[in-house]
Amino acid sequence: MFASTITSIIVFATFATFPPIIFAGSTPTSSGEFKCTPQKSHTTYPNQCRILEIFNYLANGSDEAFFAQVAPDVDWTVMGTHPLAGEYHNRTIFIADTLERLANTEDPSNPLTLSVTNIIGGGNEEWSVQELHVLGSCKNGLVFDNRYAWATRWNTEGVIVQARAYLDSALVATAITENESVEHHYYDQRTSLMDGPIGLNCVAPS
Ligand SMILES: *[C@@H]1O[C@H](CO)[C@@H](O)[C@H](O)[C@H]1NC(C)=O
Ligand SMILES: *[C@@H]1O[C@H](CO)[C@@H](O)[C@H](O)[C@H]1NC(C)=O
Ligand SMILES: CC(=O)N[C@H]1CO[C@H](CO)[C@@H](O)[C@@H]1O
Repeated sequence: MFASTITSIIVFATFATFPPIIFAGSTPTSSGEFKCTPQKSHTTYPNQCRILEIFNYLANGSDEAFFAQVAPDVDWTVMGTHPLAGEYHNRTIFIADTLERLANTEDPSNPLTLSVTNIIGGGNEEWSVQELHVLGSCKNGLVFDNRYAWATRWNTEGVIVQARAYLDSALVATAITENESVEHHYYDQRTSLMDGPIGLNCVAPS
């Protein structure tokens, strides 16, 4: 009884402290930050100001608010040739296998930040493209300065139902290969899995 209470506290503390959030808050005024032009008329899909608001949740540590706008059975493909690449069909698994795996390689004293540099489309277009800048350091000091382009398909409720994420594969592969703890757990439930340099060393979360 006593021991199990201690265990619960330790488990809770572990999850509550790392990774606390996927991206640490970035300075909203940093140069290159996207500014949307407000649109007054109603659009079928989220307009650029709404898309910016949704992505700013991810940028400022409000992960739950961001992922509330992603369908639980989202079809999310991470493009490229690196250990995180593949097609995911489940929001929980996508988060654990890509964003949290990467966050696990970061140096907590210089965590990864995300900022939105451009948004293309949206409004009456079903698809939009978000150009993102992710910056921070990995545990071994590797500067993680990556540019992402996420092509997203929205439904009429303003929820992302499909995405194709393009990024610098070589940098992601280096970050994972050089910094991932062998004890870091994630799922392995992708289709069209692309083997990375460290192969399929997946362990189901306990
Ligand atoms: C994060 O961004 C959202 C959307 O722009 C905003 O509503 C929210 O207040 C921000 N939260 C923090 C903690 O900055
Ligand atoms: C996603 O995977 C998690 C973990 O296996 C599971 O609990 C959840 O029900 C799945 N969600 C969907 C929409 O399939
Ligand atoms: C080169 C380097 O510092 N690698 C580290 C990356 O992170 C793992 C997990 O914390 C360490 O074991 C490595 O030493």
